[in-house]
Amino acid sequence: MRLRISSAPGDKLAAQAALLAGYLSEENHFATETTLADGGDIHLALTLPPRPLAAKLKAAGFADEAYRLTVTPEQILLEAASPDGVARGIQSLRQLLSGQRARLFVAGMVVDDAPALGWRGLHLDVSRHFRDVADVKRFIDLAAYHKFNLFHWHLTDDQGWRLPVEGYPRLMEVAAWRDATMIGHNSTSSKNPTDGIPHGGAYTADEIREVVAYAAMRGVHILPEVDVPGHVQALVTAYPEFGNTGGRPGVREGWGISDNTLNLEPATFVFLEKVVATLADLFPFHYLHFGGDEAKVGEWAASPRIQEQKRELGLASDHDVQDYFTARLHELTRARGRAMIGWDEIIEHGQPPVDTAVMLWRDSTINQHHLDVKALRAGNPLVLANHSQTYFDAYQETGAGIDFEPLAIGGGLPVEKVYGWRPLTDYPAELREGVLGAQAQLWAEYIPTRRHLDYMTYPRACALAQVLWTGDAREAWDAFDERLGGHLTRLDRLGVAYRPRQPKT
Ligand code: TNX
Repeated sequence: MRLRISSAPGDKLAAQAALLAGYLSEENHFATETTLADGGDIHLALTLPPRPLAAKLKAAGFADEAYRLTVTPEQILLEAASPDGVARGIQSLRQLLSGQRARLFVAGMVVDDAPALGWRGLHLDVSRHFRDVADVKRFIDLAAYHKFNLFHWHLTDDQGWRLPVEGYPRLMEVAAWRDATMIGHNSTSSKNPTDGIPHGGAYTADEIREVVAYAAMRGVHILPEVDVPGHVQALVTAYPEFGNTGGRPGVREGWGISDNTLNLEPATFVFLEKVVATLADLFPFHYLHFGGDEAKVGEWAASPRIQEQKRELGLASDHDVQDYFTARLHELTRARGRAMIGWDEIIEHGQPPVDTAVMLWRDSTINQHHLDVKALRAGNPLVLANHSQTYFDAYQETGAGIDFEPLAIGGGLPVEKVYGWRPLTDYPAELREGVLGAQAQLWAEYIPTRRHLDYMTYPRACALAQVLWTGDAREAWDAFDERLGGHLTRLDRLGVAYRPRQPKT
């Protein structure tokens, strides 16, 4: 017998019915047919009244994601106010059906569900270690499985450039490849050998479009990042004319922060305009990310040309050079009908325009200056990427337990700590609406393989998903932990190489 999945008319709904059919076929070995006529065994419909959404989320293109799942003997009815709500309900159903074969069983129930936070993201750094399209799609599908709605694609950095830009072929020929990769931890770098193995890769424009469509089908926005004016060693190796020294530094083989920054020459801004145009063409999401993190001022301070341009432009300090980049990128993105987002450095010394969003990461170091509150008070939308709670490149253990873990950047962020986060409690109620949401970061210096990426991401992403979806009303850790055991069985079925739970002592 074939299962009938019906959907009310609408291109997106029909495609979502096909997506669900695909899951049922792959994961449950169940034959289905999809139809636009009413009355399928599973029916998808946009019949819920939309709930009002915070203005800043709406402006960013987020939709009401509430859904209702009604299971009766006759039918499984999935209702939502938007296709994004349908996308979340599909994943709930996929989880409910996990492991079932031949006969499908879902208990009678009504689920009324909606997220606490709007922006629920997972970030992936594909510069330090390249991940191919299949790996990226899998990362996105697993994110969607946990009801994340945003994938932050960190496309460029010192160690490799992964985005094609028309007219700049050396990005693909030179900046996308490094000759070797450092072995071991960066903190011992002066002694570290390299592996002698070339590493790199890049996406084609068509591949990027394919990934964007894949994510859109799952109700996942993609935020692309091109990191400037620092983190540009790979770029400057391909195009030394964008740098300050005229030299070719070589695509970086080790980790840590490079001295390389962009210069202020017209050709550099012609290039950046082309980058903005490329991103705006490939990615529909409202925000485009232009990094801004860890731009060292040393090269600017040492460059007579930059000092001369500073005088011409009326820039007082070398930090103002960074703010000048922010201002120019703001203009370029706005000219394409988009808005800029950057790491919290963009608001440290200056005040970016109010439509520019800030991604807070230095919560436990520089944030004694309250960059988050500064952003919120000024009306800049804020996304939380707190180092202490969301940097999934950290060890999942603390103390001596680290010795039993694969090499990571530092420690430690156990899953319990992720689960214990209360992202909004630090902010006075009147500022909370300015917080779009939060996301976890998978910086990949020490994450060389797909398996290792699974290990670092899960189960911490399960815990963060719960924090962001359920909010402060969520159950206590012990109750979650118990259910997590069952959920990990689902991840086993999907072949996810998550970090196994440690026996309770
Ligand atoms: C800081 S977070 C960086 C990244 C590194 C990360 C490692 C940020 C905006 N910059 O370049 O990969 O630390 O944890």
